[in-house]
Amino acid sequence: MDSKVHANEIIKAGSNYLRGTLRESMADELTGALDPADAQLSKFHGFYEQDDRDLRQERQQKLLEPYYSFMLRARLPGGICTPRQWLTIDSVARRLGNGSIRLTTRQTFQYHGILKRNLKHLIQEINSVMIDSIGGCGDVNRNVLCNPNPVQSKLHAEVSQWARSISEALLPKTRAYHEIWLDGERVEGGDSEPLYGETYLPRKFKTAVAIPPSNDVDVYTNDLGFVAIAERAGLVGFNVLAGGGMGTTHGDISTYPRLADELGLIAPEQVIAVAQAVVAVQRDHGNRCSRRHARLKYTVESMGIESFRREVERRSDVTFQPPRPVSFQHQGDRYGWVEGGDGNWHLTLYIENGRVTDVPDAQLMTGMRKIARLHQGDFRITPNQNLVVAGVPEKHKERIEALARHHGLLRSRSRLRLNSIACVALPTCPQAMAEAERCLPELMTEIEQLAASHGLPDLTTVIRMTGCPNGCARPYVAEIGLVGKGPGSYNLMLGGDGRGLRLNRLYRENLKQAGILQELDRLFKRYAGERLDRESFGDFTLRVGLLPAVLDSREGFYD
Ligand code: SRM
Ligand code: SF4
Repeated sequence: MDSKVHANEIIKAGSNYLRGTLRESMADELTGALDPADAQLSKFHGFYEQDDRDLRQERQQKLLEPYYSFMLRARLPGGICTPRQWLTIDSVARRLGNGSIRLTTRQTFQYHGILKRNLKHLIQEINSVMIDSIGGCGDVNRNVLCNPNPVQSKLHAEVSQWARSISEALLPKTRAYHEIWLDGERVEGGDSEPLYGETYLPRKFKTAVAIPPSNDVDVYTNDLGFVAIAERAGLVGFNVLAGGGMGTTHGDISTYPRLADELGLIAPEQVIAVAQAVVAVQRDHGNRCSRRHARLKYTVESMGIESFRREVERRSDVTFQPPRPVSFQHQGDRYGWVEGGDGNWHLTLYIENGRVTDVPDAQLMTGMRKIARLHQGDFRITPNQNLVVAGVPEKHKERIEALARHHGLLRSRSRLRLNSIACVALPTCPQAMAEAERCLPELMTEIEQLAASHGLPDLTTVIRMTGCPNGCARPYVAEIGLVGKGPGSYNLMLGGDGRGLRLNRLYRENLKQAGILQELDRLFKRYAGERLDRESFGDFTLRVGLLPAVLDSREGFYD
């Protein structure tokens, strides 16, 4: 492994707490891009430089610079926003973005296609309604996931509050964001990062809080996880998990997806101390030479879980108790209306692959705008790219449902489709090797037809597709994972358990769409004929020996 410190570490160290020369880069009108070092720092401010990959070749031939624009990701702990905030998010997308809002797998939203000249204005507009993008990306703690429905019960409300507190406690403290984007006062020499230090973390860091029996946050795939433990009297504590992650690199078996290990049970009031201690251990022990091996999962592997646990205990002054047994029953979202503990109603809408936009047969953006004008509760983005209209009084239910139906937000969909997710991939993602968001809808139609042809119209199998092995749609905990390998081709992964508790494994490599359908045709046929009562597709693939279960992440089965 490379022992020279990674170039990004030098950029961070010399950035004066993330300022770099971002102001100068932004002022340079000769290019739509940023200085390369600033392009790294910009991530901590919540945005990425991108170029339209559909136009790359054409512009290259015309000797033009790539068509640069920016993707901005907001910070939205627990995915919550008010109707007023939504109306601003919507208006900004239409005026300063590419006309769509992209809900993400980490409960927030992204804008794509922002031109350099519009970026500062956009950041100011979202901040005017109290939404920022600090730590949306970069080597810090990211948006903290939590079940999107705090008002479902008292427990949900309490746990959601802890998720917000964790988010606040792990937020970078530099004033650079305020200075550069919000024209805040300059802090001369007074800036510091008590938790992160001047080089921040070696890599991105992700935290999720789960409320069993729902594993909608895929808690085991996060660097740091908290699983709420409740008794009759309410919340008694959290099982703490550490060392989950999805990203891997094709052809490099030293990289792998990993499920988090259990550290133990803690009381609610110990949450912040433990979260900060885990971050501090990663800060001091994480790999700063190879970014491929810098996530917490590799730190846990290299330290060993016992010594990692001891180090977290020492730094937090908390002793872990044995973890409580928990039972997760499903991953993904539950759709339609549910009544909350306070008598209000919550409507979960399926947003295909998270893209809120207006197309001829579905005016999702317009529909959401109309709902936001009427709605008095709030909105919750889910960890699966969907949207909850939360806190609807009985008297508004009918009108909101009518608006949702009229604008294509509430269509009848197969369970298979409702359980599917695709990452963004082309044309904006620089890492994409294959399509995902743009091709899954049509592929799903074919898969639905296949399932129906085998008498399986109600199949609930979790299908997730990504354009590369980074794992942004968490494909390695899907029952069927499709991971981009090259243009039009995918690795087919099988064996997840539909609850996010088991990694899947490579079944077939480099399949084109026809090959995927051919394989699924064969598999659905067998499943229809040989499955046990209530046996899920993922469990079936293991039981009949199509492939062995994954017992150790490091065995190198992803490529
Ligand atoms: Fe991701 C990088 C999109 C969730 C693992 N991810 C990217 C970038 C920024 C590409 C890049 O490096 O320039 C993608 C921007 C595409 C675009 O045009 O918008 C991108 N990731 C996304 C989103 C929008 C996918 C989506 O369709 O919803 C999700 C935004 C989440 C958010 O709001 O913060 C998103 N990314 C995830 C997840 C899922 C999760 O966090 O629950 C993962 C797997 C979990 C994990 O981190 O291990 C994930 N993204 C990655 C990785 C691999 C990290 C690794 O450890 O190897 C990269 C590449 C990297 O960091 O170098 C990446
Ligand atoms: Fe891009 Fe790969 Fe993430 Fe998809 S999985 S958004 S292709 S980085």
